[in-house]
Amino acid sequence: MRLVVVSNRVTVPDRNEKAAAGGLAVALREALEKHGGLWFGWSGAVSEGPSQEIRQIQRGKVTYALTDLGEAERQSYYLGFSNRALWPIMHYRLGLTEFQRSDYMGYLGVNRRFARALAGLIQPDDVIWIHDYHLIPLAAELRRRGIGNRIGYFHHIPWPSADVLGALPFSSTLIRTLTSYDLVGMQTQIDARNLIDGLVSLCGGKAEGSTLRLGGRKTVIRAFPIGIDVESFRRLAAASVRQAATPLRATRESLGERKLVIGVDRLDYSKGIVQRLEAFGQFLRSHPDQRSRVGLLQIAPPSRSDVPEYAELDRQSDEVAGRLNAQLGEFDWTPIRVVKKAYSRSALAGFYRRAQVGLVTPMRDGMNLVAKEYVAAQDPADPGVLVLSRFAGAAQQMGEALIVNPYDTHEVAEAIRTALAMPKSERIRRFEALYRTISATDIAWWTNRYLDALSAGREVPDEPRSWPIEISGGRPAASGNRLPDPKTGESRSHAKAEPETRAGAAKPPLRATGADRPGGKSAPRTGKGTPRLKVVGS
Ligand code: ADQ
Repeated sequence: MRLVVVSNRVTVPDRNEKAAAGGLAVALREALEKHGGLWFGWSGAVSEGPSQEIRQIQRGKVTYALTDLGEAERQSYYLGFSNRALWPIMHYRLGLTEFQRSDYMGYLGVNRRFARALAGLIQPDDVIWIHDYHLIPLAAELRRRGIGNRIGYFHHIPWPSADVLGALPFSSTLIRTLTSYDLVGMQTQIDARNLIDGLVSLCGGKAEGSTLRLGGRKTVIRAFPIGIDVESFRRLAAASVRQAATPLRATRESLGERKLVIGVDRLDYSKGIVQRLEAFGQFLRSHPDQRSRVGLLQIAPPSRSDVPEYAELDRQSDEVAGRLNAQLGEFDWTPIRVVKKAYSRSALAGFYRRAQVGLVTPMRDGMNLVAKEYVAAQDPADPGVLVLSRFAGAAQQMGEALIVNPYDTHEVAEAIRTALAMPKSERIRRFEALYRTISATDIAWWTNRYLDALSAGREVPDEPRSWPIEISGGRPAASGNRLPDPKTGESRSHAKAEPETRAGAAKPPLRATGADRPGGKSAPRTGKGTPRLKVVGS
């Protein structure tokens, strides 16, 4: 089997590039290396007119096939329909959704052009994995050209309920094209359920569990929550403490004994950055004793600056931070620092580790990898506390964080206070549970689980809501299910590890499930046992 990955943007790695730490691109590259494969998509370059040319670049066992977008295509397909219509509506922001019929036509046109180019590169035993909302109709276009291969789609962002999505013109035509896929992966079970309901109510499909039948086709729609490379991120964070000239050290010096609350996001209205700044201001107003003792570092590099809503957000975040600093700051203390730069993975890991509170409060988010990175970076002997929006997909897995409603400024402000005052024993207890979850569902687990389901059409078990230690086939699982040793920071198997857990054997979890989840209801166990884990590239 050869793997073909398709995504809107493709970045070809430098020949001499050292292995970057984790991330989706690295996991996909590893999967492509393992199976041998092709990665197709937009080069990032823009030409005057639409380009028919496909450039192929070989790196090891992976071929990168790149095409440029014409300026009109970039405007309609990328900035227009993808980022001003689909992105806001998928994030439940009807008020920001800008639909233009010509953008939709441009979107369909680019998907058609991609399908035409890709169809010529497909071999009979290829398995095709298409990523994200820019490319929803791609499988339908490939089928039209006679491609009968197995094709999967993964949707990285939320999927709203049918009555929200139904407001988008052509939504039923568009979502119906998803039935050309064999497997549709969503971040959470809520998203998967919303899509199934939409295909039933807007398109007349018939659902049976996770299987949707429509127009003679059968599509499986399931949750595949994405993870991070926990082990390499943990190592980066631990190393950043030891290195001499790092941003972490400089931060330490500039903060002194002060505590640090951190936010890290692309500058995007879905991330709730302005609301978060306001909540931090509220926290300082409600708890004047905390002034001068703690600062918020918000790292937010601008993205999609060509889209007016993003330019407005950039202005608004500066304005709010400036106002709060002027109202609450002292001559020797600036409460909020907003930094609009991208940092290296290693610098980010160091910032996370230095911060007593990770403030991850999107208004909506497919998953939110920052929540997982923050936990992976913590010192196991003295971990910080994650404050997490209930509207991030990550909240479905990370119930031991302090779960908040980002629309409720006072609630977020009080969660910051609770996090800063939390006793060490409780911080460790929460950290260990969170670390166990993110390790057991890391990026290797995600890739393997998805590709298993796609390539063989095999049933994959639901993921349990809390993670027992597990061993797959007598081998330790992924980096996973291992807690870092509080003294050395090295991964170690948990003391209570069971020697073997067989799929279907439904072992009791080591930690109580929902009962001790802050702000969470008792989470039901699936009763289907635990999935086996494999490691990509192991
Ligand atoms: P994003 O919306 O980009 O991804 P997220 O999951 O938080 O959101 O990932 C952002 C990544 O960018 C993280 O790895 C983070 O470390 C990095 N990053 C952010 N700011 C940075 C900075 N200043 N410097 C360097 N790196 C920075 C979409 C969906 C998410 C989903 C992911 C993956 O919107 O919901 O989790 O895809 O499926």
